[in-house]
Amino acid sequence: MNKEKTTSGSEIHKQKKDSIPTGDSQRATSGELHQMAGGEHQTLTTNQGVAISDNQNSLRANLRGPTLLEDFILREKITHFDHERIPERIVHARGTGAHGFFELTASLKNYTTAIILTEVGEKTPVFTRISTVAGGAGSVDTPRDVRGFAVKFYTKEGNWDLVGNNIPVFFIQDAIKFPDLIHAVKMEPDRGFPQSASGHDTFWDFISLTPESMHMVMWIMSDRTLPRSLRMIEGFGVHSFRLINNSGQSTFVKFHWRPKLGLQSTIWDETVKICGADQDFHRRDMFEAITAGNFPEWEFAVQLFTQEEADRFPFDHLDATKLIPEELVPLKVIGRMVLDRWPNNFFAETEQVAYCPANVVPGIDFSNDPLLQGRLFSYLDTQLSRLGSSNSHQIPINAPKCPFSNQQRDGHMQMEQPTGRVAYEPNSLSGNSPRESSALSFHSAAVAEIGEKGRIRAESFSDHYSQARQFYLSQTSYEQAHIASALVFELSKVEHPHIREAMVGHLRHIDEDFANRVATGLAFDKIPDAPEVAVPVQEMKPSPALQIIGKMKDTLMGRVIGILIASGSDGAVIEKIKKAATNAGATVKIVAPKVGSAKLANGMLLAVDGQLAGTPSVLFDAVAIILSDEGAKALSMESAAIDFVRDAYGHLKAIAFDKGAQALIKIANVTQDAGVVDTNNIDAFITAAKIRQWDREKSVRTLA
Ligand code: HDD
Repeated sequence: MNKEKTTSGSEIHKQKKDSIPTGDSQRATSGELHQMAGGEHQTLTTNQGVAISDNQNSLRANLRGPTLLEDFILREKITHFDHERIPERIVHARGTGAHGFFELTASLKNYTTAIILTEVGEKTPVFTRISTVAGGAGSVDTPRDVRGFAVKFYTKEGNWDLVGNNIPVFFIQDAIKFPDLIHAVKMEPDRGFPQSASGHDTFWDFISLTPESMHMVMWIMSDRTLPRSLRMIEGFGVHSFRLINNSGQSTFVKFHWRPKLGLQSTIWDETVKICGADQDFHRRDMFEAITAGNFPEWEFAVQLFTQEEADRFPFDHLDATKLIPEELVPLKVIGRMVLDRWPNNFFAETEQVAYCPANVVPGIDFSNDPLLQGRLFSYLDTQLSRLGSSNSHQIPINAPKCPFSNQQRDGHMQMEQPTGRVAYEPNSLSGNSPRESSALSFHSAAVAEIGEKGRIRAESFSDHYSQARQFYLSQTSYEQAHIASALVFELSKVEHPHIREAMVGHLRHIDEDFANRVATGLAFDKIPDAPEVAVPVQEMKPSPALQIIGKMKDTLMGRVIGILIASGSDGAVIEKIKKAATNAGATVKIVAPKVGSAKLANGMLLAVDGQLAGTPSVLFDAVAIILSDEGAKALSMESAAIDFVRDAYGHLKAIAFDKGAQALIKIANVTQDAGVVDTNNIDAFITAAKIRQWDREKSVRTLA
């Protein structure tokens, strides 16, 4: 005891200057750090505003003694920390958000009174969150999964939330099935895996017993669920909504987002490897694009149709498993959205933002889609447990930017201080308290509803295969092969043979050849029986608008080209490729065995963006390999370098190489084709870099 006292008394004070972590010494250290960071600093305080002298040491009874309960600074800090997490979203937990604006370019004033859809040139602030569905908040960015596409428009008439997906249809027709669908796709309850993957028994069991999901299955097995970038996905409001005009007339509407950069996806093997190379691939891409001023942009388009037109569709537009082909009701582009500001704080904005399909503004109304009707309830309800208060609309990211006022009071975390004695309406005691007003307010469409109530479903909801077939037949042969192979992959993960068989049975109604391809991929010796159908499958005209390849843009905008170099590489060639790629809109990154810089043949140092082992070619859209003979020789022994080339080839990317790099190209088993280009022909490389070399695929993998 005495000994310790002596130490703490005199010796420690001597040591302090040599940076023993006591309060005083740390203050000196942190002071220096602050100076290094530059600038004046506020005093660190408790949440009560009391200045803190030492943020490194808790209050102790003596030098090596117990910590005192009295230490309110420690208790406050730890207590706050213990409660930092809020429940993550039950679905769409992993998301990336950004601020921006919506600008109307064509008025819908004949159809709606909503100012946001009638005042051309008006810029409305938005907050957009794009998410995966199945994984938790800390899961990876690139599983095979639907992407949520939620936009909050802070309009002059209140918040309008368009809470959609990157796929225009959904798995189920009625909201009552949603908890089952989600329980089936999420990790299995007894084992706690898989995290964010649909390739497991419970998901396919549910799907195989839910024929209405077959159209959506075609979409999720397509490369739409493997986006290259969140900036390169489409968005859909999915359901039919209504627009209501000045005369109270209503028109049905479907909402679409179309990316300025065009559609672009990865391929399965590539996406699996991206997942290992960069779990935050999509979030990082969005962050880097916005902070570099390359603002993601989408066109906003509508499909408008009347009840009479809807009555003639060969499907029911109230059924969320159906889409309206663009060829049947063309898209009318009416605006654009630009995301131009990264949030200040991830938690405060991206995590706390609360979307709700029931948030509409005057002039917009709901349809009777039973999936939408259930959603109208679910979102506000989920916010109560997620954000913990009926006042979550007061959180800045959720609050309308127009005035809002009513007689709702109190509740957890009330931030407002309403004055006066009146908290009800109508009242005669307050001259200026808020009153209802008919003009400019929200009115529901005046729709007559007749019929008997019951747990029933319209006959028009019973065709589950026609649009699935239309989707499949609308794809290019490359995309069809990817869909069939995705099914083989997913069903190969399923342990129960009867589930695999049931699934292939469904596929027979979509296309016999397709079912056979999947059956062969699963090594079936005979094709399973198809289930009975409620109504015959209809033959629908193929819709090329359903392809990804058809919607890719001939551009390098938003794309990244990786140049693999080593000591002794030719600086002039590197420069030429860099210039051509950046002129075409691409970003260029230099990869080398060591980060920092590499010494080129001319003795100059070139800054390196990524170290080879941590920067595989899956992170790029096309690659160039520029090496000296010695560089190629050294890299020929590096599996990361061989994989760099081999993967770029296997993922159907353009590869440029100079003379020195030939040795590495050879070791990686690359065969010459239109996408493998000598650096003497940089134009050919730039052209090839804009597309995937689809024809190469049959020589690099066996597809179903
Ligand atoms: Fe949902 C979140 C999209 C059907 C219940 N949904 C959520 C998000 C998106 C969608 C993008 C994330 C919003 C964000 O970024 O915070 N959901 C859809 C689409 C659907 C759909 C396009 C079908 C067309 N959802 C759906 C049904 C129900 C829900 C049928 C329930 C009956 N969805 C929820 C939820 C979530 C949610 C549980 C979780 C977190 C949240 O709401 O705020 O209420």
